[in-house]
Amino acid sequence: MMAASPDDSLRPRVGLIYDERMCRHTTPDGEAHPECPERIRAIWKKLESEGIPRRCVLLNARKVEDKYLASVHTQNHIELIKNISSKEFDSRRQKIASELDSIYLNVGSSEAAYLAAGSVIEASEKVAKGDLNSVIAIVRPPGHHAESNEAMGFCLFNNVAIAANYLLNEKPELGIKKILIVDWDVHHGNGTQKMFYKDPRVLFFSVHRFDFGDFYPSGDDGAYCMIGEGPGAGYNINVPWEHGQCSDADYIAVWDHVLIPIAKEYNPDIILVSAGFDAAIDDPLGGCCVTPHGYSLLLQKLMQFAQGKIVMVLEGGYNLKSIANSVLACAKVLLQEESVGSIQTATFKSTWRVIEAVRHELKGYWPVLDVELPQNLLITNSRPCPAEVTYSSSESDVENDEGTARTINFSDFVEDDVLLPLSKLKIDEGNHGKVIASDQVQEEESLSASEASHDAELVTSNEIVDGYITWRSLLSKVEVWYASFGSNMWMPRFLCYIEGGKVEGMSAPCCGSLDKSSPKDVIWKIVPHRLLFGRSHTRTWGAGGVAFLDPERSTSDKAYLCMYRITLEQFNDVLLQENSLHQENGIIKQMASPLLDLHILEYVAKNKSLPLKTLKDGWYSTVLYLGKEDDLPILTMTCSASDVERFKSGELPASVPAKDYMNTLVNGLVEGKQLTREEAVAYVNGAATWKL
Ligand code: Q9C
Ligand code: ZN
Repeated sequence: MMAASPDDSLRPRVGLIYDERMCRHTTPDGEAHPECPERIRAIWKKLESEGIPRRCVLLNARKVEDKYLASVHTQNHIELIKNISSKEFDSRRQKIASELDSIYLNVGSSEAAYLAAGSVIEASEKVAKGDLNSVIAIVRPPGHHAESNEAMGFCLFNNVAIAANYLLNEKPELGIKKILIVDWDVHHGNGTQKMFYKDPRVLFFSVHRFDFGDFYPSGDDGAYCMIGEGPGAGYNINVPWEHGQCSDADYIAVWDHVLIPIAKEYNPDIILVSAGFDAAIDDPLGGCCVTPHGYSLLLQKLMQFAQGKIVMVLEGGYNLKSIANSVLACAKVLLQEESVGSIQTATFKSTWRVIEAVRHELKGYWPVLDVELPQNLLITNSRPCPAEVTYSSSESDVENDEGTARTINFSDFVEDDVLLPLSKLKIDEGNHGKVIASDQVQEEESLSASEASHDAELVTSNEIVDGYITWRSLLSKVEVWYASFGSNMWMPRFLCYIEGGKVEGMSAPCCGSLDKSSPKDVIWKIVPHRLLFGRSHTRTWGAGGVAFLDPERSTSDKAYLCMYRITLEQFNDVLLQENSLHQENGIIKQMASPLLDLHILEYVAKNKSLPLKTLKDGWYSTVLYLGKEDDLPILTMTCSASDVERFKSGELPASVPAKDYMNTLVNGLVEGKQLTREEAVAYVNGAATWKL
């Protein structure tokens, strides 16, 4: 009965632009050059072989009109690029090119440059209008180095800057007032930076290899202190790598700790990505090693903004296979097709240094950056050395501070297929101790891609585990039972912590988990612990007590638990929300490091109960381990042991839950088929009026 394919209406509308005429910009003498026509042909061929074009909307390339170039480039420059391919320039063309920095010109250059810029305008307009969700513009020559009066770095017109200006100045009716430009080309986007340096309507973000000013385009323009000027101050963000070999983990760390928090605050109307793929693994110029999956994650993280309005514009990228695979991975993200892969879990120490420097430089403009990057989670006095714990690297000479080296077997918690990705992580001495997945060991040539013989310090596995970059991906592979005994016994209430939102009676919506997938299983269990109701008021439900579980076992008591099988990542998000620590000044906070990671899980399992120092101001600051089910640990959270004592002594008020709160408890018990409505009310009231 359904018309056509029902999926088509749900599928995002993704545009593609490609035009063979942009291949006619070549070196005049046929000399080899990295910025060659095969680049866009290779990308297009790859997309075709994967059936991408027929899942997309194909747009026609078009030539930019001079009047749209004029807001970015000087009349001089426009005339030069327009005429450079004409006959009368035949004799002078070579000389002009040779006087420019990293530029070649031929009879096809003018048309290609006009098509590249016009196509990006076309793409941006379609997305801004809402005709399409996103567009990939497979264009050349690239643009981000081109300055107002200067072609350089293989770039003739600054395609992205031209399109941004077009939206802001020529099409106000489209309502685009704030544009985020994300430049992940391995080179600094000097041209784009200059064009919007004083303009707060464009937030320009560039992450690039800098090498302290030695990497192309050398100089200080790409330094992190270049933050914009006048009204544009704070709206220019540079993340300058100190050296090559940066990988997925480094980029993800920058996204998580710089770009994403700022983008949340900036709230752009559209995102233009200056998507060079020369930071890709095996690129001959970049010397970095971002994987296609890495790029897909970077893009994925941008899709939460601007209602997913993204225009991805090709800049650099010179390994044909790498750029084709990377664009393909990005196309799948925009089409919202599943992507699989794992990232190399290692950041450079220098990456954190750069991130700290950038945050420090910009925190006056972006208050969200004005907090310390949470380092390690503080638990008790002793913390096992993660290098030994996580990676069980046989003969690690890493010293444990406490001299209490321990071997921990994750299979206690994790099933084999889940464990696999973890066990594959090992320290590869030959690669400067960088931690890599053993099935993804880089090939020799990719290592030699870095011409740099720098003494890059790499983060030891110790910091890798504590580092934010890896915790979500690691903990998303570990399952636990979250045992709820309060309002979360009612599934719709619990789902607020996963999916976000609120149920009746709640004063405010939850933000949910970053991983919104439903629990894999739900089961009930009765445990010999006392349920009690303390406090006299909750933010969520108003006046009335709130459920806690006495960590002490007592065979005369029983508490009903509704257990949800979720990932440890999700459990962390629940823990944060239960303790109302997910918001600060109305801004949803990212968790830089997990509240409860694998080491702490191991510790909790051993000690049964653990107060988390990081949660000491929350009501549910103590994590309890209640044994195992299906070989997975059962975890819950409750108040501190001292609070329990104070409830028992009467020092702290115990009180009956509010009506709405009572209803959720009863609904949970009834819908979970544990008790009848009357029994449930009696059970809760009994617990609420319990006296020692
Ligand atoms: N010593 C883009 O990726 N390298 N442009 C010149 C001179 C130029 C890169 C080296 C690299 C330009 C768009
Ligand atoms: Zn580049």
